Amino acid sequence: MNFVVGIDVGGHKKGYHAAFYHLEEKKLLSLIHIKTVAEIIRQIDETSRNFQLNCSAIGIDSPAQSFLISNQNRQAEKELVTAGYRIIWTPKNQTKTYNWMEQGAALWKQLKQKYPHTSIIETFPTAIQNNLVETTAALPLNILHGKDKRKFTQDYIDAFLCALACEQFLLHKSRVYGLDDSLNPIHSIKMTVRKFCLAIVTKDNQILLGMKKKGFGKDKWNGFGGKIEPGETEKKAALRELKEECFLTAKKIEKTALIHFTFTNYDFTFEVHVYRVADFSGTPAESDEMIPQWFDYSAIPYHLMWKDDRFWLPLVLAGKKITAQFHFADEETIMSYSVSERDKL
Ligand code: 8OG
Repeated sequence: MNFVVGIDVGGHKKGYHAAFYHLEEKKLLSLIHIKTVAEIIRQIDETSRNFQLNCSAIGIDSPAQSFLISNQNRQAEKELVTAGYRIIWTPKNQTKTYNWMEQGAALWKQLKQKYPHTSIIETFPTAIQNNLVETTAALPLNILHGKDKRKFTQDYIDAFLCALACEQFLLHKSRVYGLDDSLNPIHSIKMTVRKFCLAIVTKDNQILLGMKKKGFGKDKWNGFGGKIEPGETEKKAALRELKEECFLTAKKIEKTALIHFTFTNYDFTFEVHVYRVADFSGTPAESDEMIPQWFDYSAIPYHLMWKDDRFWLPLVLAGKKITAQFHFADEETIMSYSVSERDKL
């Protein structure tokens, strides 16, 4: 029987928060706030002894190795940024080392030495959070017992998310960022990604939208797009869909957004690669899928479009590059979202 440990690193003042999770019983054994690595090690050993369990993986939130890389480009973090996550600890030309980075690195080193046969992985609670679509787990509310505990609820949750990443890692199901990195990859919870493209055609302050006649998003105005076929590049897919759905050939096409959508009732992420087409040949015409129509920028029918479009489309029309994430409870209800401008995509 096995358990895993998820550890959130908070800095010298805050210390560590750790979640001990029983793999077979899928149950949290304990959530603790600890100040020193020696104490973490004592807790791991005690849990092994008291419950007769083997510690099979430890997941540490990713500052663990950031300390080592101030002036290097780390593939895992680049991939996370591309996927729309904000990596606050490695801004451009970072020279500063935060004490929680040092603390994470020290934790990493000492655990490696102490448990050479245990898998130790880096993980990223924010990425996990976005992939937790139908995961539920009981959070023992006795963590709130005592002074200051409520203040740290977020840290306990992060620690628990790190433990869930360990579980997925052991099942070979983790989502991996930066697999070919010279430094560690970052493991998160896997969610199947389905890739789509979307072409936004514009001309003289007008946008060409299509009324979708069937399938996902039926009766909504949208740009032209669809699934990216296996082996097809995102751009080729956008060119193909534009041609198939409204008979236009793009002459100028540029990537303008990368958007991730999750839905409570689907266990996969929609990854939508959005292209702006500012020059084209041909005349838009109705196809099996779409009825095209031009709209002035000032008269875009947002109320008849996907609910998220009003949050990102104006930025795209203003010439910005963006990444965004939206979580929907159902096709009409946005639960949470974030939109960020980018220098490049
Ligand atoms: O193959 P199909 O036509 O079903 O592909 C779905 C299209 O819809 C594809 O171009 C991606 C696009 N799409 C979503 N979600 C959203 C959304 O929330 N807003 C917009 N504008 N387009 C979306 O799948």
